[in-house]
Amino acid sequence: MVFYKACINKRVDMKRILFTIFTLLLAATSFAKEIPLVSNIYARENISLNGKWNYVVDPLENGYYGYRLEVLKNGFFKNRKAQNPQELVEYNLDTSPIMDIPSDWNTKDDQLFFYEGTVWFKKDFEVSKEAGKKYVLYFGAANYDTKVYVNGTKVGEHIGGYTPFNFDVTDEITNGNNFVVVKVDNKRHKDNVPTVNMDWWNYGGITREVMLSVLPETYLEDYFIQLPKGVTNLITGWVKLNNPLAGQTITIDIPELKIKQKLLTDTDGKAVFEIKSKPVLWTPENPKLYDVALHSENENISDKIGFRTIETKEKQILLNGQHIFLRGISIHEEAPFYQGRAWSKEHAVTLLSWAKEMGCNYVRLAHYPHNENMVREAERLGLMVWSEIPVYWTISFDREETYQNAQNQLRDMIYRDKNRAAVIIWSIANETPHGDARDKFLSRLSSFARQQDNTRLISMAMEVTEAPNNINKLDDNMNEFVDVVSFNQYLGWYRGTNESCKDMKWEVPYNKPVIISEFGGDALQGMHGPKTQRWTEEYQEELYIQNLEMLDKIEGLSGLSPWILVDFRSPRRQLPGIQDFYNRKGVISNWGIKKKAFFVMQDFYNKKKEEYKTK
Ligand code: GCB
Repeated sequence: MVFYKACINKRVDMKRILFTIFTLLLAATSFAKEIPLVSNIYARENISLNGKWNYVVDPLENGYYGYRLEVLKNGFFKNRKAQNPQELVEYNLDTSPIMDIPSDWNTKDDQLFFYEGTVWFKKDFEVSKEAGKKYVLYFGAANYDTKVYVNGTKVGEHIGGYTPFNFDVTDEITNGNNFVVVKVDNKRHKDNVPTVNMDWWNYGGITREVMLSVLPETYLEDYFIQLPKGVTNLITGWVKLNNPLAGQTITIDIPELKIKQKLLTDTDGKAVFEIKSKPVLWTPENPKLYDVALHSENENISDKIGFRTIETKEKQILLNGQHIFLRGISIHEEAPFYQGRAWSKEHAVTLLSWAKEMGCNYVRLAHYPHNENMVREAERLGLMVWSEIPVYWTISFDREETYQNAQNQLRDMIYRDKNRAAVIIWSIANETPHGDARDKFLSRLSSFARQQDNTRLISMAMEVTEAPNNINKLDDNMNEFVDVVSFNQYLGWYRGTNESCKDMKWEVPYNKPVIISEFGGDALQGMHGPKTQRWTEEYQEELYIQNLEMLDKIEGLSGLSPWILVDFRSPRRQLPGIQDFYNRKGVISNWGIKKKAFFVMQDFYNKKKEEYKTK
């Protein structure tokens, strides 16, 4: 009662009180807190936790379960040390081998090349803990099921191998020495996304950067600063604080556009804005990015943001209102030359420079969200991006849990990259089998994607596997839910011959642009022979020549992303002497040597570039 009166008397904002009570309650519970992602993490004050981590391989998970399979209260995450010579402790994280993080364990330790299971990681770090600061532990990604412990206390768990996650660890961090233990498990499961069956390496580990972000109590949690769909003279969006505090001032500053606007937050801690402006538009030819600064009462952060519009009109894709052709290539997130999981800026620059050299203005980042460096470097270099989630082949479409998992991955992909002008297409599936459960799943996912971001295009890679009377029909009913009809087709490799391309007809019964999201065939770089001999560079070259001639005739053809830029590791590819666990459909070998097909594409794209200059 006294408290209530005090509220009335002092006109204390009830929302603020409720929020404080809620925060206190949260702090009281020992189990912490996966919190909404801190947007643009690189712009914050971070303590990098990259580098040397100890690791323990634990195939039976006895660091987690006891011999009756009960979850241990004192598992490896306690990082215990024997206190006297008599005490039995059967592990020692400090003296265990060391691995560089980020990385995949498969290519770091020969014994783990095919390993799928649990590995424990541990890192010590120091913090000068400051009062009034929030400490957020951020992981760019870890594959697949990750449990995180700080100083022996569990701070959270994350499912999914390719999206970022973070935990509020303010209560667990102490001034001085700390340790973090991470249990990463990459066992495949039927109901996961992806499922048990896929054509890429299931790299395990803490595969992207780890950092401890030191933030003010109230920080700029997230923002969206873009042009509305189809409009080029209005910058719109919102900025949001992590706390629902009304009346906080946020300034948005874009010096080059002479924009400096003060915003006030509403009771959700959010400020919505609309600013008249005519920015130079981002294009692949001129990938203009503006320095954008955001100042709150406690924090200053900056970003580089490009402005562009992306739309479709009947069978055309329009970038800033201009009819464009997507001169693309598909890319897996594999580091060039050593072929482990890629994560760094250098990896991104090498891969994307090859795409640029081929004449690309577009890349399909397959089959899962790639690391943030890939997307940011693509944007800087002038490459449009197709970004996708691993709803791949036959996942458990009938399970709600699987749907939620896919939706979470989609949400987090969009959340992280929604300010990247380069990203023009969110893709939600690849080569899924027809059926009611799938249809329900994908249509639901498509409307979720539109709710999250209505400024970009939605697609899914369909497939064409047969052609009665040589007619290839693109009539997958899921095309109702996309802006761009995309399909993978493998004439000359999985069906038909290279020659058969000449006789094929294509029908797309939708008034929408068409992208060939995959075509291609394998060649072992350096293997030569007649163009009818599989695995030779000449066969692959001929496949490209015949396919391009055929595909270019498809009405509404708006882009291509052949499969694939570089040979990549896949456990499905066992042919000795040729595949040796590589999918050889790269137009560049895993050693970085270009195959003949690379030049066929380069030639085709040079011509397309000229053709579209005059449109
Ligand atoms: C496909 C898949 C891709 C495979 C490729 C292949 O259709 O989408 O993930 O790697 O074919 O090489 O078979």
